[in-house]
Amino acid sequence: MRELNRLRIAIQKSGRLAEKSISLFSKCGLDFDLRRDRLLHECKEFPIDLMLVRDDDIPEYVADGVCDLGVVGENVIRERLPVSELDGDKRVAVVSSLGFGACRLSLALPEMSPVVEVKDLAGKRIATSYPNCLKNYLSDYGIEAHIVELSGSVEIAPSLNIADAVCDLVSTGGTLKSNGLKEFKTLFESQAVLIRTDRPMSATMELDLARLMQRISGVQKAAQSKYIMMNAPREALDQIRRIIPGMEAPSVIPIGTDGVKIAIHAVARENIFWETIENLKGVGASSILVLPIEKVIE
Ligand code: PRT
Ligand code: ZN
Repeated sequence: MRELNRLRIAIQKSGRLAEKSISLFSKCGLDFDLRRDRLLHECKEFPIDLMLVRDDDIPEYVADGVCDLGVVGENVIRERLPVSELDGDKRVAVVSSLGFGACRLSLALPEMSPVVEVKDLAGKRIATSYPNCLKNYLSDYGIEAHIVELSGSVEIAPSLNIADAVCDLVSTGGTLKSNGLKEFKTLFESQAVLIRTDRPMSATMELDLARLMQRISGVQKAAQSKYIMMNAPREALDQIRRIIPGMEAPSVIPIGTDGVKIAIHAVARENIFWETIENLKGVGASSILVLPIEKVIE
């Protein structure tokens, strides 16, 4: 039986998204009692339980209402809940992108492949773990190919001579390269997203979801922001505003009595790179400090 008014979130048990999903919740102040022998892991401070499962099952669990929310790659949603099912009662909605697990689903070819355009793939053998996404892509081009469905190690299929091309997830491109393959076309870009069930939730659960979203947004904004402090000649203030990316109204504090020098404290909404610091020094800034921000609540 489901416990009333507790949000249940499905996340990957182990794999590329597992640690980052837990870490996101931990930055939101949610700690879980992660005991191996349990399916559900309770958060004491917030009415949330985590369910640790294989990533492929997450869209279905959320669509079926077994869980209210899930953290999963967009690639898995696209593959597991094709458009036709979204028209039925198997619905999930993306609540927010989470900024980790970035990758892309791409077609790749052996270095010496004669394929030049997508239409040259007609009649070829393409190995993939993403048959639905691949079928949709090929049908957009009005071509048919032999889809060789594999559950893993797709990249070795051409060297085993069971495929002429592959369609697989890529992040650095290292796996393709070390298997003598070159990236050919990107079907779509993907990252981890928070999904929710389309089924109605109680008012209490909706409020808890809104609280959770506010915390996630605070963590995401903090990750992109930096707090910057420096001393500078007052006459350089306008130039400094232009140099610092996404700087909001800075606090300007006079140093000494003659008003020539000021201290500037500001939040920059983007990362501060070494070039920015060098440019600040170039207009006379000194004692420059760049600090990470833990939370941003507006
Ligand atoms: O056991 P379970 O079913 O839960 O996990 P899994 O083995 O199916 O998934 P896992 O942990 O490998 O990946 C989980 C999710 O991470 C994926 O669904 C994507 O959303 C995301 N992700 C991000 C990736 C990659 N980057 C990635 N590079 N998933 C897989 N890869 C693989 C890719 O398939 C290829 O084999 O890594 C290789 C390519 O990497 P590069 O860096 O060499 O290009
Ligand atoms: Zn999986």
